[in-house]
Amino acid sequence: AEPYNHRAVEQKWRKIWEEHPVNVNDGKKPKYYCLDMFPYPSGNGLHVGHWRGYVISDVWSRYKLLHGYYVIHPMGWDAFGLPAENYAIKMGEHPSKSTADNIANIKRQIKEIAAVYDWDMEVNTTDPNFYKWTQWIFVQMFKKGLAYEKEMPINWCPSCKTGLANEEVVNGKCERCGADVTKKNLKQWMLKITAYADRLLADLDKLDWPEKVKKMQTDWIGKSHGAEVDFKVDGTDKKITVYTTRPDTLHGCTFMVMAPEHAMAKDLATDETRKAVEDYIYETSLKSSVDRLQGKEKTGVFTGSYAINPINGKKIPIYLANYVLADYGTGAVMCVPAHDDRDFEFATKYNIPIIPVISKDGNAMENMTEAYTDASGIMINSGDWNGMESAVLKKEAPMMIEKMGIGKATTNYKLRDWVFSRQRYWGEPIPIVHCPDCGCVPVPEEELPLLLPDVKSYEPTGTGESPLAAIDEWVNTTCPKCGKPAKRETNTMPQWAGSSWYFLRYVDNKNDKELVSREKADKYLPVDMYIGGVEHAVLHLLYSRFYTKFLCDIGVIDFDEPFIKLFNQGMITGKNGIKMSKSKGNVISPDDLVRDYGCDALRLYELFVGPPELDSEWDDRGIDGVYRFITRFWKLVMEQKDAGVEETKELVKIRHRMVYDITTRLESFSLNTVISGFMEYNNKLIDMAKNGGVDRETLETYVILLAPFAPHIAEELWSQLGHTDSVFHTSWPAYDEAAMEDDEVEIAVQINGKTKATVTLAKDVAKDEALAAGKAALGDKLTGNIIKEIYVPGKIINIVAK
Ligand code: ANZ
Ligand code: ZN
Repeated sequence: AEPYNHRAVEQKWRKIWEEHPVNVNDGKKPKYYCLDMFPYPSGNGLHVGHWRGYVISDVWSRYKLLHGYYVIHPMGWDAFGLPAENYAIKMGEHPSKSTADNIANIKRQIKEIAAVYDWDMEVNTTDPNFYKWTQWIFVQMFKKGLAYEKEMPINWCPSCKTGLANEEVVNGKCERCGADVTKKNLKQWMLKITAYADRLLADLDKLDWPEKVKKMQTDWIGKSHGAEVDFKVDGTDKKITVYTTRPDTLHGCTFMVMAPEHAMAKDLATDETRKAVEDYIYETSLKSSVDRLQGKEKTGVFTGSYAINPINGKKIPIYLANYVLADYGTGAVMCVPAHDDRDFEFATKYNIPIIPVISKDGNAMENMTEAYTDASGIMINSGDWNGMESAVLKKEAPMMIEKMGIGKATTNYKLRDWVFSRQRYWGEPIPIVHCPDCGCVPVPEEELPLLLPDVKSYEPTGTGESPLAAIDEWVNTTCPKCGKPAKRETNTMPQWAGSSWYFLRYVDNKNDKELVSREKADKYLPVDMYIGGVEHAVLHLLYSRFYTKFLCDIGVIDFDEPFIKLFNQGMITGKNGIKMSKSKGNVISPDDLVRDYGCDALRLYELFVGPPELDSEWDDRGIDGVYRFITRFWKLVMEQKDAGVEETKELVKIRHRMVYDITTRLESFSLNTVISGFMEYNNKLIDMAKNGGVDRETLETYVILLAPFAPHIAEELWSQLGHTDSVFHTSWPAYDEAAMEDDEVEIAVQINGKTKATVTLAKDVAKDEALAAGKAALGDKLTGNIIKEIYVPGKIINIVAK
């Protein structure tokens, strides 16, 4: 038989598939939408790590093809934003040129994966026909009051020279470049994602997503219940409101801390403390947020003022402290050192009394060495509340405080509105005109897209203004409402703007009247399966959910969750788990591997390296083993296909077990064990070939199972087996559990209930025959008179003798 030649086979089928796509919409098949997170077209091209997700999604798409679906499996480019712009600056090229070049290169590389992408659906976020709709959505949000301008201190990356959203600050560092994030006071466009906080939280229940990702979103939204409590400032008529989730501990509050940015911070200083307070405020304002939040040491300064604890009238000192966040709750905290770790550390440092109010067992607690943070136990030192269960009180206290008139029950969220302005060039211009008379006026919809003007100097200015601000002829315009001279908004949108809704556009990417027609949206959306890296757990996945809910609310689409099922693949790393990157010099390009081993071998190896949801180390040597497996399978089929072997019970059993194993492993995304399963069954069948041969149906079944994983070789062998239609137009084989079972069983033979021998019998053996075989197996172990002979079919033979 002809030896396997991956180059010839793969080239042949690429050409045929191009002319006769295997995935076609006949208008009758049900749809299945399987989506990849679309790539940033970076200048470095693809490495073997990028392949992983695309191979997984293609395997899943082809598997669905074999179940009779029309599979929507598109690809596009997330091409605006910092990575593309930073790359362009580094290369000294205009971002529009470098982006186009990078897309061309990555597209060529992606085509090597041989996925069933429908390139007619391609989208590119920098295409005016696409970003017209990104701008249109912004205008709709503006009209609904969900896009608004606000001046406030925002996260600022000094290296990228732009403002950032909270979601883009990871452990105090810029998500893009790793620089320490600082604060800058800027006038910003904000999106009111907080208006959707409750729905974003509650609807997580509807989703078939990894629990880990749901938890990350839940924590990010951070809903908590508690109370706002009002404290009078002693000797004045001012009051300070704190937010607490533990109003049950109010009697244990022995001091108060405020964020140095709190509006009242300076007013609380006295003549003696003024200098220290002002110095402290100034010093903390210089600290980056990393130093502030991750700095181990809690620092503070006494303001000189006291507050009155409203539950017991006690005078407590007010401090400014670095561990209070200015923009969470009210920016002021009632401190209960006995029951909060941070407060305990602070109180110990500044010698503030520690009064326990919850006791595990109801007895007094003395000489505490750490805070008791459980909300379980009995209230002590708490006046009328003494003796109550703290868990019960925790729930009831907000209402009780409200009745007492010293505060109110509230709900709080960690989620903040989305800082949406970027002071960078390479993004969608925000379609707003600032008119001295009319204020902010949106660009009329019929004038969209508002094109990003071509500029010579696109580097970030660092002044808090985007490079667009320097283009006078673009900035100066007239007000769409009153016609008077006005100025354009010069900030651009963040990269997330396009990626928050791109999945809607694929199915109607040429529509110039609507973002997506309602008819197509109803027919093809939402996404059934979304595959991508876990790094997007809060950013992109939260923003997309928000956009989808908004577009549902304004009637563009009729569903309010974009991605029904989500799979996060782990990273492929270099040796010792180090992330692949150009700077570390450990990038493995797929191009050489495809040349030497073929696309199919690389696809299989991408899956074989480890459980797809975990990070896996790449080792080039392993691909040899996978290649050997394919060539052996090729040889098996080529030698057996015309041998005219009849099926045997044994072959039928192997076939059904194989279908069962591959199907159940694939359904649970255990893709590495699917590949090892293929190898095991290949070995089994090669054995069978030496001992009587392998029948055609078993060979064909294997070929179909292999097709989603190694499409070229499967298609070629399918045609070698005599089929004229594509293997992808057949259907996924079914298994029959009964056929998987062994038809012989081993049975224990007992005398008076004690096992003395075993016999192997056909499952459906007759009772007499079974008993005869049992007695024969016992031989002369059986003595005395037989009183009773028992046969429990398939299980036991028991001879009762005396
Ligand atoms: C009194 C108290 C007693 C508290 C106790 C905790 C334990 P979560 O659960 O994360 O919402 N807090 C309130 N505003 C804050 C701010 N701006 N910066 C830092 N901490 C702040 O946290 C709510 C709790 O964190 C609140 O409940 C408050 O301290 C503190 F045994 O009030 B607690
Ligand atoms: Zn005007």
